[in-house]
Amino acid sequence: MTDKNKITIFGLGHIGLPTASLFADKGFNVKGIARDDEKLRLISKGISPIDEPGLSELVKITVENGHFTVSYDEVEAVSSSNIMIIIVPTPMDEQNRADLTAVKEASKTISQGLKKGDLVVVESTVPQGTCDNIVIPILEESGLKAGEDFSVAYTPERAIPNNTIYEMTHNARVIGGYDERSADRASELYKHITVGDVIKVKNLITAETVKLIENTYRDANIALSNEIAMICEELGVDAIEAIKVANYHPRVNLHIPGPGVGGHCLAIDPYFIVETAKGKGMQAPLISTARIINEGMPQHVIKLISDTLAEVGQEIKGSTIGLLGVAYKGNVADARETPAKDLINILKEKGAHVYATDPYTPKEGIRALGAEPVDMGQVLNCDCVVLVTDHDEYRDIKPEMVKSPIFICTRPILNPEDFEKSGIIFRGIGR
Ligand code: SAJ
Repeated sequence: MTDKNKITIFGLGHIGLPTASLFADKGFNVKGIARDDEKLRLISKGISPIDEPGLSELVKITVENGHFTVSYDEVEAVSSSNIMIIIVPTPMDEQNRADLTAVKEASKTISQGLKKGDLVVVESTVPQGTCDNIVIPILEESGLKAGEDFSVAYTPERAIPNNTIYEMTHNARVIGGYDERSADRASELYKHITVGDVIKVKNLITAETVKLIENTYRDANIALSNEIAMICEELGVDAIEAIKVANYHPRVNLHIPGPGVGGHCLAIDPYFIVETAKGKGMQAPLISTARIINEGMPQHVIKLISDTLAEVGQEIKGSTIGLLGVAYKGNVADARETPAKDLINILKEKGAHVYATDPYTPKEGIRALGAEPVDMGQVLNCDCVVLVTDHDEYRDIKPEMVKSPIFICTRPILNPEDFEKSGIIFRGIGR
């Protein structure tokens, strides 16, 4: 490792922080930039503000050995580095379009300290064409020319929350470069932190497309599964059994139906393809419909709740509803874009008293979603229990623990018959 290998990373979130500490752990001198002073303060003390297996140790070691520092002077950090990596958030705006403000700001800062020979890598998820049409023109405001004076590559982050470090160091890396040299330089760089294959694709836009395809495939697959599940409910067919058995076919891999698709990736990235398609005068109807189906799932759960309450002569108004889990998926604390949010809002609009528990999401997080945080015993005592998140802890729930007459299970992690035998009205998505 030469002294030339100094990296500045823009964004110290769920992907930026592990990336920064992995490079630092391999001996690179890494400077981290974030727009959150509290986060910078914690990291500078060697404390990870993000809960992710293995991350706390990595941050502690690399901060203590001096390879990972945080920087408050962004242009200085760029001027004293030769590799810049952009891993900032790209949220969605009100019109379902990518908000590229943070990517543009990072690019602008880099342009102010960019030097000949530097490598700029983008990892943030972006609509197709963003590197070519937005990032590079901003970088070239430096007076330097991409390809001639500096290199640009796009390599999407693809690690799954709760297994980020493992996946970052083992998954295949997809790399697209502005030119051959850019792709080669980025490939060499990422080989330091992954034992997985490093796959070079034709160009920047191909790599951007690969990322969007992956999450869009998963979203559309889940939408298909959700649609089949809702049809099966009407037919009295156990969709979970049917899907499981269909998946024995060697060319079928249907995902699991659920209360909706949350998180910061699947619920957003398909819109980036739709946005690009619209720019070309196309509609992308399949991708858009998948989003409509998945976004409609909380409403379907509400229907299950209201139909089941009606069976015991109750209605949502005035009932106590207890949610098991608010996180967007099992075994994580993250509640971004969680289907629990829509569920809570609709239930409250309809006049229910909504309580929730979650072994991972803190009480403030539950409160921020609009539900009253309580313990699991209290949730299981409500007029209606709704299992929203497939946390492992909930797989052990036994009928005798449930004091409520109704159990709505939106994830197929419990056996309906066990509950029905105990006289509990058990309904699930697709069953
Ligand atoms: N879900 C279902 N049914 C399933 C699988 C998931 O309803 O069969 C739901 C989950 O409950 C959750 C949502 O979908 O609400 C998304 O969960 P996820 O586990 O599919 O994915 P994420 O959002 O945690 O991470 C995804 C991953 N992408 C793919 O697997 C293609 C990850 O590898 C990416 O790095 C990440 O998006 C990202 O950052 O883009």
